[in-house]
Amino acid sequence: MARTPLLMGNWKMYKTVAEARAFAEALGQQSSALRDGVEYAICAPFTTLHVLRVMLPAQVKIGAQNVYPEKEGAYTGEIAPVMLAEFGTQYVLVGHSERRTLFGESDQMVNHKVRAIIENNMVPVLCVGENLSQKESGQTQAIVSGQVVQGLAGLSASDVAQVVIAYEPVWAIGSGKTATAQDAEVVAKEIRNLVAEQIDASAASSVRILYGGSVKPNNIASFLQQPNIDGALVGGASLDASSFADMASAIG
Ligand code: G2H
Repeated sequence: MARTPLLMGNWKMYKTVAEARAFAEALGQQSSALRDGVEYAICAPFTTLHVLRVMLPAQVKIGAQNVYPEKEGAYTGEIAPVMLAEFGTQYVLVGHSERRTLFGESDQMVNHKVRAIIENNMVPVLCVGENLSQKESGQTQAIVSGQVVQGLAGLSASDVAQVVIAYEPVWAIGSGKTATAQDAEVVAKEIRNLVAEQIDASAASSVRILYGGSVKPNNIASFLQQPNIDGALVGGASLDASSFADMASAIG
């Protein structure tokens, strides 16, 4: 089945409102790089989501980088799914390696967030990936499979079909090192096969799988050419509007 390619930025903890506004204006001036038939999104700090929704070119959707999976309550400092959905957030990152490592986010919490995001009609972007020692000891498939199965636990096949899974080898994040497109394709194919075996063949053919980890304008096309890779989750190279437009052009 044809899956819509997705170019998604992850700004992490970068950009003030003023800087986000400047990005949106600059990308607006380069919007001819944005193509029909491709989806674009920026996952930005909470404080910049409003200005981005108002000012980004209409083809570029907004995403959040985190959420707390309760409806409301005494959770000081947290943001509920309904608060994100209310003003047009379409995607929410879940289980990024920085959250798993720095903030102790467990697979159980990741699953709780995935289900809460779906219940609020947004799309979870489930991030999975092995670290360097796991890669070197041959555990990539076991680690990634475990994160996928636990992250998607309890979802219906139709829900899984809407999910985005981002394969981001931890050793490639912000390091300048990338997996080869061929190696990333091997893991993406394993993820798709796993979804088919454990959940549903139709969901497996619909679920979108992104590659992330030091993606740049000069390497993005090689990943998108792989049959099981449907897009990219891009950190550093998504912070500059010209770089974002160059990546859009490279895959367009
Ligand atoms: C991985 C990626 C975005 P970068 O964290 O999620 O960041 O492209 O900077 O490696």
